[in-house]
Amino acid sequence: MSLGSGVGLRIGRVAVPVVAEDLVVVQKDRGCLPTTLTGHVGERVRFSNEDEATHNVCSESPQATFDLGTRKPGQQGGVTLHERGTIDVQCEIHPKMPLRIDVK
Ligand SMILES: [Cu+2]
Repeated sequence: MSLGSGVGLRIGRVAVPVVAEDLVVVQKDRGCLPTTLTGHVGERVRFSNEDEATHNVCSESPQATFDLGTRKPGQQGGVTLHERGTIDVQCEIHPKMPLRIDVK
């Protein structure tokens, strides 16, 4: 999926720094995998809709209020973790697929 993950790319004489991998949450069977996640400030969480249904990703938690909108099967979206604390992520379409992110 991602090219050169974990490997530094060398273009000419310039070494390109390796970017940290995103934390990945898969939406499948109307649920999130994993259902809880620990991340750190500055990391990015990528949401991958691998379900047959359209999903939404949003949070009203004070540490991170966002709405990534709806994503059809096969689409992705991401959010960067900016503050420590607990983020309760939801899908507005399917209320029973919560995700909790603990940001350290
Ligand atoms: Cu959903």
